[in-house]
Amino acid sequence: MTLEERLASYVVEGSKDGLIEDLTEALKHYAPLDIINGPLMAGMDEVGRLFNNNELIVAEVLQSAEVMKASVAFLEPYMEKTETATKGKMLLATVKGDVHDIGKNLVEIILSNNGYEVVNLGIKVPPEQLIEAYHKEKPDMIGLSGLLVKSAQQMVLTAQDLKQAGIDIPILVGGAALTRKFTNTRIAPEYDGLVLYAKDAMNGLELANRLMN
Ligand code: B1M
Repeated sequence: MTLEERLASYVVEGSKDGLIEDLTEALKHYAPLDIINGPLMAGMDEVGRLFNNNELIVAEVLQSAEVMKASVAFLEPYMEKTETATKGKMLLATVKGDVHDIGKNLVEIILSNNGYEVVNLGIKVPPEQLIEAYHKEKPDMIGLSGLLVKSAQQMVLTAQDLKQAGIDIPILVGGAALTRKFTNTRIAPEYDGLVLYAKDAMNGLELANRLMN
């Protein structure tokens, strides 16, 4: 197996044996984020495919998630950091009913490495908690992540509740449950502020930069 294939297979197999050695080797050839977006994401996509075909059970997918999280934690110190003053503050959450947090946590890492203060509220975050945190933290933007089809609908409800609470700061949304079309036609009309869709964490950073400039 090539190095890239081995990296994907750690995620698919949910195994950490040899992982750190191979990640260390990969760092000689690739930037940390390219390792995540390349072979590790390819492994996760395969896990999703196998799970969909009932060839993996939830417990096995959890092990794969653990490998992905361990890889991201190992690679994080090698990611580029800007030493600028705070560019802005983001409240970040996976929406109510959804436990998927790997993508959200990647957004936190990328943004905080690039000058943003990120208040990560965690998973299954109901609108009430976001509204309370908004008043406490006074963020410049809100980031919402969701991977389940029902989470896309939950984002519409969240946008409605934020609007009702008089909040109109930009919302950045992302996660496999969403598309730009859904964002524009279903979420944006329910909110008074800007709603921007990010296809991945780097795109999230680009959009945040555009908002703050
Ligand atoms: Co679940 N799961 N899962 N799962 N899981 C999916 C999402 C699924 C597509 C798998 C499948 O069937 N093929 C499917 C959803 C089906 C649907 O709704 N249409 C699914 C299901 C069904 C479920 C359960 C219901 C299973 C069950 O219990 N029967 C259950 C849901 C529980 C719940 O949420 N209430 C469940 C549970 C789990 C685990 C706990 C086992 C585990 C999550 C562990 C964790 O996150 N701590 C898990 C996993 C790992 C997956 C897959 C395999 C991988 C997700 C992942 O971490 N990807 C996933 C299949 C897949 O996506 N291929 C699947 C890697 C991560 C980096 O990508 O989060 O997409 P992602 O983030 C990307 C972009 O989306 C974007 O940036 C990142 C890249 O840079 N992004 C943002 C994300 N958030 C962003 C926010 C932004 C900007 C960009 O700004 C704010």
